[in-house]
Amino acid sequence: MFIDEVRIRVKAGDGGNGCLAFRREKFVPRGGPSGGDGGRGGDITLLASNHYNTLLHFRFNPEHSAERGRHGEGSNRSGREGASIELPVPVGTVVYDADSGEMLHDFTEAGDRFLIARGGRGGRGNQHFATSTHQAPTEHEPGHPGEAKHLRLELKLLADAGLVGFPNAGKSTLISRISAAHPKIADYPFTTLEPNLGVVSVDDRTFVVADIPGLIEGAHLGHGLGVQFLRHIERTRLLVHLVDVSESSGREPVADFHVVMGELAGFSEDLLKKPMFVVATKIDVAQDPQRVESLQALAAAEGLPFYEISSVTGQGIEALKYAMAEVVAKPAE
Ligand SMILES: Nc1nc2c(ncn2[C@@H]2O[C@H](COP(=O)(O)OP(=O)(O)OP(=O)(O)O)[C@@H](O)[C@H]2O)c(=O)[nH]1
Ligand SMILES: [Mg+2]
Repeated sequence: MFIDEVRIRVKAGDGGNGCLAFRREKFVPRGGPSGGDGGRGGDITLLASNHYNTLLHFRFNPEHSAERGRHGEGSNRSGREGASIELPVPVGTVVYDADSGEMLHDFTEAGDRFLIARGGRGGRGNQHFATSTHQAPTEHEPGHPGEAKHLRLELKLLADAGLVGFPNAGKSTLISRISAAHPKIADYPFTTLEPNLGVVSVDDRTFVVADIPGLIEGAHLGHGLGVQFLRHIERTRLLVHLVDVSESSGREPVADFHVVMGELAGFSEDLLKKPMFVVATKIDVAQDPQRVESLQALAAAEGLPFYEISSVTGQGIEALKYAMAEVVAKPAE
């Protein structure tokens, strides 16, 4: 469930054909064979890069081919080599042959390179086929085909940003709004029982968001679903703290904020050191501006950025998404 997966097709360049030609020059009767060799086709290499954190860039672009070699020419001229290409993948990507299921490579470090499809050799021109008894050879080879493969790339996702808050605060609704994730959403607490991850793309950047089960007072003592899921956001670079400011919660937003902060601290003080956004949710149904203002004042006092959103009307969603991207996103292509 935490796995990003894409299927792609790679095709290395074919080799160029060898040439059939004879030397024709004034005063050189019956010049020998002079067909040059075809150029090698380009290779396709996968390269592990720290600048990518998802496989999203392949989703819209699943076919990759390298250039073919040029054909050989007369006067013993070899064809030019086809250009090779390098495809970046995030560190942590595992590559499988999609047809056989065989694991081909596991990228564990940035800068790691793996030749995945070798370009075809160029065919030999007829210059190579001459012997003492066979001086006018017409043999010449076609280029060899470049390797073609269907690949399955798999990446275990690590979240860049984590959504925290009370049950029912609107965490799952927000992730369904900003990513392709489809978590269960319902008007009762503890709808989310397992974390959900979603990949968010903003312009040409992407990041991964984790939606985890809600926290209640005493969660670090095991109340509600407990704090065990917080380990999923321990390595994130941003916490987005959602606070329901509508009346339907039946609680005070400021008090909710403190409860959740207390539970985070109960799990690990390190969580509180992470950058945090305070997000007032369900602003479309918030009747009492006082509830929003007091939360905003608290955020200001704590020095935390403050946003108001409605996942129903879409208000504030884009602004929040861009602000999150500023903190955690990496380029997608
Ligand atoms: N009016 C309004 N309702 C919302 C908004 N966001 C979420 N809701 C509703 O609030 C309820 C709870 O939403 P969820 O996204 O399931 O809440 P959650 O924080 O994931 O809850 P748990 O998984 O139980 O922790 C659902 O009925 C949603 O439709 C919003 O912006 N406006
Ligand atoms: Mg949920």
